[in-house]
Amino acid sequence: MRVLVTGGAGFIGSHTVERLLAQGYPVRVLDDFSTGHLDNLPHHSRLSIITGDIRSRRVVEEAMQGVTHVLHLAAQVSVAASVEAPVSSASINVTGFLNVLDAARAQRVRRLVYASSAAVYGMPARLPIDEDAPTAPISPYGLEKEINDRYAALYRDLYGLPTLGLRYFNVYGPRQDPNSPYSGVISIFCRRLREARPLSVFGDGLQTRDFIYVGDVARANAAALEGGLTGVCNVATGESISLRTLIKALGAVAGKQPLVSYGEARAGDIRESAADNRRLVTALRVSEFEPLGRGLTRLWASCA
Ligand code: UD2
Repeated sequence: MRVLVTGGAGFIGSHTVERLLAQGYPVRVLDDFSTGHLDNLPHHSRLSIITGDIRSRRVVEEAMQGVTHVLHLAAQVSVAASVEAPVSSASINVTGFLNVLDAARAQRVRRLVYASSAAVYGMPARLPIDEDAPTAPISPYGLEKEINDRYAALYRDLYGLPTLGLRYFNVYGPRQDPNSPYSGVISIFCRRLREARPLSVFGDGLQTRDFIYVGDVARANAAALEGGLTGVCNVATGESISLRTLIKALGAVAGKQPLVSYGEARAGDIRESAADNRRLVTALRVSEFEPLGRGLTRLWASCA
């Protein structure tokens, strides 16, 4: 396998690149460094890096030369930004995606794996959510990812390009940006606890999420590239916890009692999220997820 990872300098991308290199594969990264960082990537003889934007067909084609497998992670990742600026978000997440998908078809890439999202499900009608649950996104971001899933299915049917969309749930771990109010809640809480500031909980803290450690997501990405599964697949641990439980676990790891302030629930928030991850476990053979305490310990150590 010779792998192109778009968005390889980002949070999930850089952990995946490390994993692929450790498994012996040559890796090329395409990143525009709008949110990714060169520091996230190791110096390695089998790693090459191209700076460029997925909205340019020429850039994508050049990056794909000689590649057998593509892991497409480059995206506009903020739900809030997609609500603020839906056209610009779609230019990256729909048009950019289509550029990558179509270049993969034209260059006869063997397999394309890409980042879909739990956001495609919207407000779930029943829990846990499996991949056959109806999609009903409630943000432009969720709609963009749903469109990705549909295009990918069409390219499989029309052109025989094997594609797999990974529907990530709530990913956390080192290198996640804590700086926006819409960053992942764990990265925000970690930073605040380091700075001895109160953790601000939106709502009563009883909302639940399936938090998956980024190292497990990197394993899922590698398995997805290596395997033959096509379609879509949830990436989650199969266990959800409330924010209150999360805060207790974080306090235990940090060895201090977090100060917590409760405010209004966030508009558009889903109350409960729980994933059915059987496809990940059985078809991609990814299991034995990092326990929350261990994942938080690694994050805490990295968040100085
Ligand atoms: C996640 C994804 C998003 C999309 C969505 C689909 C992340 C960062 N976002 O959004 O991309 O896929 O799932 O459903 O993974 N909260 C607080 N205080 C804070 C920040 C957040 O209480 O300072 C709450 C927030 O209101 C929510 C929960 O924590 O109830 C999780 O928030 P999040 O932004 O980490 O993730 P989520 O599930 O809204």
